[in-house]
This record gives sequence, C-alpha cells and structure tokens, in this order.
Amino acid sequence: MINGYSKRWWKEAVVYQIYPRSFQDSNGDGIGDLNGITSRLDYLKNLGVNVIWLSPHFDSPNADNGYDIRDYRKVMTEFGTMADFDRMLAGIKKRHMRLIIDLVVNHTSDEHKWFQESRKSRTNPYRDYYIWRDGKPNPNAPNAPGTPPGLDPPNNYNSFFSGSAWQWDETTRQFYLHLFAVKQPDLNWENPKVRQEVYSLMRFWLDKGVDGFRMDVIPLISKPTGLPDLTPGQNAVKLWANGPRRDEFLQEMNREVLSKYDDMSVGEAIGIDLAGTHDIVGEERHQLSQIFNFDATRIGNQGGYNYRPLHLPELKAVYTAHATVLGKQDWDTSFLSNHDMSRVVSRWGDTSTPELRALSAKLLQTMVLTLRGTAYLYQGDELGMTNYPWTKISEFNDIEVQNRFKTEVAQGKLTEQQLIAGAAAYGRDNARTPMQWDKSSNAGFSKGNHTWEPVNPNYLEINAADQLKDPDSVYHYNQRVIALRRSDPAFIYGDYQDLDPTHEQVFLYTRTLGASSYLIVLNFSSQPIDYTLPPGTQAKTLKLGNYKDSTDPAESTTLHLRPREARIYKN
Ligand code: ISL
Ligand code: CA
Repeated sequence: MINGYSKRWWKEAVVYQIYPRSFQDSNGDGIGDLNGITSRLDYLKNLGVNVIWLSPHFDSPNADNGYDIRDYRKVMTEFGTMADFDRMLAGIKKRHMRLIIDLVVNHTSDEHKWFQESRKSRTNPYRDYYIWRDGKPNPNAPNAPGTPPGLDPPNNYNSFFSGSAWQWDETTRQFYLHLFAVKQPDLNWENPKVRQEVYSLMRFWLDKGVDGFRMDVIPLISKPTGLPDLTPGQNAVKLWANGPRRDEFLQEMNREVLSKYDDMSVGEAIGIDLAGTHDIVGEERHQLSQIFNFDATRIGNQGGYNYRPLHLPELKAVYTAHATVLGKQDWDTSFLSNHDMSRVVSRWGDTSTPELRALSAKLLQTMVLTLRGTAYLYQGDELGMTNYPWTKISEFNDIEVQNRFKTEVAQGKLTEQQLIAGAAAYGRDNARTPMQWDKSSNAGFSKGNHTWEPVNPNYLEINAADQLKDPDSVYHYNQRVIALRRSDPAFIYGDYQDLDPTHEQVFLYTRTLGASSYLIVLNFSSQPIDYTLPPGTQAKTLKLGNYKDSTDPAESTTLHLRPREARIYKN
C-alpha cells in the first residue's frame, strides 16, 4: 500500500493511444498499419510511455473506422495479418512496454456472422444475439425510407449518430436496435451465449499476451427493462449507462476472465457521473480497473459541436470534485484527448503563433502528466499537432459529420456552413489526420500518392524528425515530464490540492506524498502575469518548465509568469 492505495502497474503507467489508421503506413496504400506501428516502437520507447492502447485493429467494413467489428479474431486486412500483430506485440514486450487493445462489444458490425445469421429468420439460433422488436402500429406514421407505412419504431430512442436508433429489416419485418450507426447493431447481453462469446474472444487476445482492454461504451451493455420511451427531458445517455444488469455483467466478466490475468481494463464510461464511478472501479466491486470520465473534456458543451470558451475555474472544480468524491479504492484517469475529440492544443491552447502553440502544448501536457490517475496521451499530442483547416463537407470522413449533414442540414436545423465550422473546430476527424513524422511527402506517414485522411499542411512546421533534433521541442519536453512523473510516486499515489480555485488564468496545485511535494504552476493565459503565491505556499526548486530560463529566484513569493508558462517546483 502507498498512501492508502494498493500498488498496481497500471496505476503507474503512461499510456499512449494509437489510432492505427493514421499512425504509420508501411506499404503505400495510404492507410496506417501494424507493420507501420512496429517500425515506430523505438520512437515510443524513447518518449517514455510504457503502455500502448491500440484503437480497433479487427476485421471491419469500417463504417465507423473499426468500431464496427466483423470478426473479433481476425486482423483488419488493411492493417496486416495476425503474424504482423504477433510481431508487433513481441516488439512491444521486448522493449518492456505493454499493450491494451480495444474491446468493442456493445455492438458488432452488421456484417458480423452473428448478425448475418440473426437477421435471416425469427427462429435462427442467433436471433437473440441482437435486440429485435416489432414496430408500433400508427396509422399516421410518416412513410420514412426503409420503414413500412403504418409502423413507428419500437420506441423513441435516437442514435448517437443522428436519426432513430431502430432500423427496419424487411426480411423478418422487425426493427433492430443500434445506438450508434445503422451498421452497428447492439448485442443482446441478456443472452448468456452472447456473454460467453465475448469472454471467449477476450481470452483469445489475453492468451496471446495482450495486457488488457479499453472497453468501448461499456456502460451501455445492459439495456433498460422493457425499453420504454424516453420521457421529455430525460437524459438518454445517463439512462442507457445505468442499465439494471450492468454491474452484474461486469462482475461476471471479471470473475470469468479479467481476474485470471494480470491485466488492466479502462472503460469508456459515457453517461457515468462521479458519484456513479465507485460502482464500476471500486476495488471491492471486482469490475474494471479505471474509467474515462468526460466531465473535464466536455466542459462548456452546449450540444453538438457548440462549446463555450474554457473557463478555468470550472476545470479546476472538476479535478477537485474527482479528488474529493473518489476514494482510495477508486482509481482515476487523466487525459485531454482521444480519437473522438478535436486536437487539445487547438481546443484549449493558443495556436496564433508557433511559439504560443508550442508553449501551450507543453503546458497542457504538463497538466495531464501531473494530475491524479493513470495518464493518457493521444498520438501526435507529444508533437503539439493541431486541428486541420477543413473547408468542405466532402473532406470529412467521420460518419458523425456525414450523418449530421444528411439529417440536421437536410432538415434545416443547421446550415452547411455552420456544420463545417462546428466540425472543423470540434469534429473527430481532427484527431485522425496522419501522424506528422517528417518533411517528406505525406509527412512521412505514407509513400503512396493518396492518404485516407488529408495530411495537415502544417507538417513542415510540426513534425517528429525536426522535434527529435531540437532539445526544446514539444516532444523532448513531453519526454522530460514523463520521466519526472515516472521518477517519483508522488505523481502517482500523492494527494492533490488546488491552492487557488477561483483564479481565472493561473492553475496552482500540489501533489504530495510524505516528504515529497511538488507545486505545479500553469498560466493558461497568453498574457504575462505577476502572480503572488497564496500565503504559506512555497516555490523552492524549479524542476522543470516550458521556458528555457527561469526569471524568478528560488523561493520567490511573486512569480513573473510569461504567456502560457508552466512550471513544476519541488518543495
Ligand atoms: O464521439 C462522440 C461525440 O463526438 C461520442 O458521442 C462517442 O460516440 C462516444 O463517446 C462513444 O465513442 C466510442 O464508441 C463509438 C465510436 O464511434 C467512438 O470512436 C468510440 O470511441 C461507437 O463504437
Ligand atoms: Ca498501409
């Protein structure tokens, strides 16, 4: 035990998320692949991360870039073969790193064998692998495409990707549930055979040597009893995330699979609030190791792609709530981005000049790497990669954008220009443009003449090769903060305290474990600030900062903070 926490390898990890499609193409088809990843393992080792989370690498028709799985035991053809996977895994182990993979089992692809069978007849042995219901008779029902006249969907659920969550299937004249795309039918976890199939595919990958899973939308697996209509104003995601058998299913999964391995599991816990977190991650609950809670990253969201600008005290309040509500049994996560978000430096940093962009990228990474919980970096954030300058709907690949175009723009709820502006600022494609490796064509991502997603033209300014040569680069700064974090358990098991919760520009907090205490100072504004430390606060030894030189003598009580300055003091 350390400071009341049990010691676990996954609490001490710095995890790096790879979106394989966009990481490194090895054969010139414009799509990243597993051999590409293998060729970059030294780069990751050198950065200092020690766990890789691989977004889905399974056989898939790619309606949602691999989050629609056709065969859980096969590698996506574009990504390579099982032999390539085994070689990649061996390379990861050889470098003393670990691998977690994406477990997407709330739904499959409609091209999965189970669904192909399920839709054949109402008596097919696989029928109950999915959620089929009769339509609701309504003589006035609109004659919507794909829906027979006179029938409404079984209830009023909407899909995350626009439109009804029910799809009419003419063969058996019933609707199936899809909380995401039409091509992502939801599995029926009430069926014990479905659960055993999932446990068996988990064992398949664990037995190969993977170290655990990131679990896609895992709280949604238990559906509300009887699937009644949502009532006006009811929060759908919250309802779906708190189904009656969720914990029972996760405990069964833990008992039958996870508890037999030294693994980690991190749930993508959409719809779970802080108060509900213990139920899933509490150690005595025997479910998951940790979850992603999106309270911080969703601050200011006003629906769709609409966000208010970040108000720093709101962010501080989220982290204080985490430190207060979660107990020593409940492990946390620290992250600011993933493949579903815009680039963090474009979102919360200042990209108006190259200097401010690099400084703010460093500042944000300082925060991620010094907050409580297992730290997660998303590919490219170590370079300070930015959003792409999108101008046309046709440039976006994401099904979320394309469906919004087909529904909301078609219905006149949004103009095309509004959708483009929103998706350009906050859309998921921003995170999915190719990694910027060097100054060669396609930023070194691919030798082909076409890439599946456009390369950001700023690769001449922002790329790994240049940053590896420059000791002051965002990359090397990340390397130093990662090393510092991994050098002292205070960053892992230490207490957290916000010393100035209301200041609107400066974030000031400590991480303390016994005699080891760090003071983190972050100037979130692009203005210089003379900041007087609260009484009793010390800033003794500067360990690390995102400016080359320090202007303030040791133990100053007023700090002359420069634009977007980040400092870590050891007290
Ligand atoms: O990305 C979102 C909004 O822009 C979220 O609503 C997202 O759909 C949600 O967090 C679930 O995400 C996960 O499951 C989806 C997949 O598209 C995402 O990439 C994945 O992270 C369906 O599998
Ligand atoms: Ca390729």
